[in-house]
Parts: sequence; structure tokens; C-alpha cells
Amino acid sequence: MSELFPALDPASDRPALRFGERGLTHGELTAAAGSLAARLGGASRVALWATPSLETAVGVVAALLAGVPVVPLNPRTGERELAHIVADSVPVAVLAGAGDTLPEALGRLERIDIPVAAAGPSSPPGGGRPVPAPPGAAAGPPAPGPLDPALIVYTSGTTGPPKGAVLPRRAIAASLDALADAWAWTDADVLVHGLPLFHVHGLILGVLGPLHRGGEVRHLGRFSVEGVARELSDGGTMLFGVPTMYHRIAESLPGDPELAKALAGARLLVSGSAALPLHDHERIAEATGRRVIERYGMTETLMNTSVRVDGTPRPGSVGTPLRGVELRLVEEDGAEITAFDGETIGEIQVRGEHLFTGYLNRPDATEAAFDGDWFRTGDMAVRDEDGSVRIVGRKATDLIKSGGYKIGAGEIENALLDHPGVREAAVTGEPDPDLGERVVAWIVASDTRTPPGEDELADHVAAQLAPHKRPREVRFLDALPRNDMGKIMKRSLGGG
Ligand code: MCA
Ligand code: AMP
Repeated sequence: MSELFPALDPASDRPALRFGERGLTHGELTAAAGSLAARLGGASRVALWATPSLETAVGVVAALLAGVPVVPLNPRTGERELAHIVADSVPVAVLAGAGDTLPEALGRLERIDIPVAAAGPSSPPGGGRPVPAPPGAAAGPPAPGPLDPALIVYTSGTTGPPKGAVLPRRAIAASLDALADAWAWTDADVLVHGLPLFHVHGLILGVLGPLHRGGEVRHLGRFSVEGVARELSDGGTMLFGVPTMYHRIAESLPGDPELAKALAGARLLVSGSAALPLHDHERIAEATGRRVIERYGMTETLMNTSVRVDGTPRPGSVGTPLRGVELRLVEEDGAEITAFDGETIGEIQVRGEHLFTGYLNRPDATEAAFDGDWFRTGDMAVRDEDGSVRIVGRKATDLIKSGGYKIGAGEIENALLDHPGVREAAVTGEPDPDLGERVVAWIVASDTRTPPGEDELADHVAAQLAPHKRPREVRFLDALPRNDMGKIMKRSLGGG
């Protein structure tokens, strides 16, 4: 049917998607997505209002079936960031659930409601008129090729607004197939998760993954420990989560034997997006007899390494390179490290079919991200004797990982400086038991006698960028520490 959905079967009545009480079989999904795909064919690019819902899953499948690149949007994105993403990616339409209210920034785009029931045989395809093809387009869109874009996913850098990583169709197929190899992932698996659907983890691994295999995904709507226990006790075989979710599970385990039983019965518990602390690994292993396995990926590279289902999970290890992934460690001067000694630290660089093709409209940033055909991840690691990788840190201290979200200190500083009560701002990440790192803002107020309130600054960042980027703590200073060059010395603020 398609390299992305080889298992989609119009005649199948096996479950494909479940979001709470609502669900679709593979047959129903094929029909619903097929009818929307017929309407989208020929569109240059569409945005997707990526709520955690059945509509989002149908929308992404439809666009990919039609060969139309999709830009998933976080529905909580603030004004400034949303305006940037729309101006940068220029979608011709936005796909949304029929009941969703869209913000003004999307007002000028054509809105297409995502059908979750198939149009009947007598209805016109998609139940609406087709999206106009770009001027000069030939009649009938050509079938998409492996290097054609599938998704454009926005990701933070250290400074400036997020960049759109262009993910080609072949990267998605290659990464999902490599994970199937490492995890023995089959159509019998029922994946449980409560991840957001506008990033690689929740959308590509968590929705396209099971559909690519012909299996099922049960989404919790929003993450809760109770939801995990319920679904894993009721047929779920795999769990995906970020470390914050496993931390919350580990916290609940002592008083919740049902949760321990549910986790013990799962085939695979997988953590990713940030490092899972040793303490949480151990608490979960002790209470359930099961080891969480870690996999390491990035928006630009999809998945690079994983502990294999038949391997020995070791806390702190993100496993070995996945099938088709070439991985090397390099010194500061670009020299390759050949040692597998568990102690020589270098930057991880990767190459293979799983990589993105570049940042949208940013040839400069794309060029800087590569060393020849090797992608520089910015992650620092050592390699053990058996080839497994242990991540020890990041090159850029101005990147913060909070709750599994990557956040650039620079974008928050810019948003804070826009507030009239702020004269100077610096943002750092500090260790946090729940979020991994929390965003801390250091502020010199415009008028030190009447500084803006902490909540006011957090709300300001949430409204401009996104709630997960808001400072969790604000500290006021009379002046920021600077060196002779005038550069802010974040180290003396306790960050970087
Ligand atoms: C709080 N809220 C606010 C404000 N304060 N809204 C507006 N203004 C404010 N000032 C709201 C939030 O919107 C949210 O609403 C609620 O309060 C709590 O938000 P938050 O504090 O962010 O939630 P949390 O409890 O800290 O969330 C923890 C979490 C979350 C559930 C673990 O961080 C999460 O879902 N993380 C997943 C990140 C992820 O998927 N990363 C993948 C990218 P409401 O409750 O209504 O929502 S990395 C990736 O893809 C690579 C490839 C990889 O390797 O995986
Ligand atoms: P993002 O750009 O949001 O896709 O985040 C990618 C980054 O998340 C990587 O560069 C790593 O720093 C981090 N990451 C992902 N998975 C893991 C993991 N299992 N352990 C440690 N860090 C991880």
C-alpha cells in the first residue's frame, strides 16, 4: 500500500487506534484516512492541529497516504512561536478536529475538519472539495519518493526560534523498521502511551510505529499513572514514556500493587527523550522485576541506538546502534575516537537513511549541523567494550531538557526581554527530580523596586512560546555577572 503503511488493511477489523472511548479498526482507519487523502492530494504542505486525539492520528495518516508533507502543531504553542512556524513552513491548510477552536494566527489558512468516520460509498471522497493544487502542478500528484518530505517537526536550538527539521519518508520507514528489529515489535503488540503528538516520540514512534507494523496504539489522552496501569492490565504489551513519566510511576509503585503487576506483565517498557536516572531504573526494577530499556534519538535523526529486547539492559546505557545506523565518537578537533573503553568521551555523530534532509529555509544551520555526511548530535558519550553507548552530557549548555522537551535558553531569554518589566535576562537549567531539568530565569528588573511577579513572567513565556518553556523559578538580581567581553557568565549563576 505504501512504504509507510505496508500493513494498512481495508478489510481488517482488528483495532488500530484507541483514544479513551473512541477507536478505529484498521479497516475504518483505512477508509477515514483514505477519504481525507483523496481530498488532500496535490497540496504542497499542510499543518496539523496535533491534539492528543483520534483526529490527529487520522490526519497524519491521510496526509502521508496522499504524499503531502505535514507540520504538526502543538495546540498550546503561544502567539510568537506559532506565527513563526506558520510563516516559515507556509502550509496551505490546517487539519483539525471538527470541534477544535483555532487561534488567530491560523485564521488565514483553509481549515479542513478531519473525518474519523469513513465517508459512505455514495459520498464524494473526503466529503468536500479538493485542496487546490499549486499553480503549474500536473493533473494528479505523482507518487511520493523515499526522499520526499513526510513531516516537518520544529525543534529548539540554543538561540533564536525553533527550526523545522524536514524528515523524509525513508527516514521514518528506516527508523521504525530498525526499532522492530531491536524490539521484536510485531502486529501483535499493543502500545500504550500518553505522549504529546507533535514530536517524534509521540507521533512517529507512538502512532506511526504501531500502524507501520499493523498493530494497535492506545493513547491515554493525557499521561497518568492510573491510565498506564489500566491499559497495561487490559492487553497493553508495550509502554513508551519520557523519564518524567517513569519517575512518576516509580513514585507511585510503593503503594500500588496493581501498578506493579501491570508493569510486570508488559513485554517492553521503553524510555527515551532524556536520560532515565539510575534511582528510577532501580525502583522500577525492584518493584516489578522488569528493567526499563532506553533508546536514544533526536528529532533530526529519529532513532540512533537502543538496548535490544534480547540484550542486557544496563542503567545508564542507551544500547547499541540500530540496524542501518553508523555511529562514531569524535574529539573536539574532529579526530575519530577508536577506543571502546567506557571512558574516552567524544561527540556522537551519526549517518544513515534515518537522518533528516535539512532544516527548512535554513541552509546555514543545515550545513553547520553536518561534518560531511555525518550529523553532529551535540551529545557527548563514551562507548563500552560491547559497543553500547553511554551519554554523559551535551555540548551546548544552553539547551535544556525538561520533561523530555528540548528548550533553548536563548528563545526564553528573548521572550523575557520582550516583557516591559525585564531589563536583563539569563536562563539556565537546573537539576529537577521530576522534570530532569527545570527552567530557571535570572532577571534584572527594569525597576528593581517593583519587579514583575514570578507568575506574570511564567505566563508571559507560556503565552509567547509554549507552557512547557515557562520558567519554573525566577530569581532577581541587581546585575547579571558578565566577563570583560560583556558576555553573561552562566557558570557563576549555577548553570553551564
Ligand atoms: C501551567 N500550565 C500553563 C501555565 N502553567 N499554561 C499556561 N500558562 C501557564 N503559566 C498548564 C500546562 O499547559 C498544562 O496543562 C499543565 O499546566 C501542566 O503543564 P506542565 O507543567 O508542562 O506539565 P508537566 O506536569 O510538567 O508535564 C510533564 C510531562 C510533559 C507530562 C512529562 O513534560 C510531557 O508530556 N513531556 C513529553 C515531552 C516529549 O514528548 N518529548 C519528545 C521530544 P494541561 O494539564 O491541560 O496539559 S524528544 C523527541 O521526540 C526525540 C526524538 C526523542 O528521543 O524522543
Ligand atoms: P529533541 O531534539 O527534542 O529531539 O531531543 C533530542 C535529544 O534528547 C538528544 O540530542 C539527547 O540529548 C536527548 N535524548 C534522547 N533520548 C535520550 C536518552 N535515552 N538518554 C539521554 N538523552 C536522550
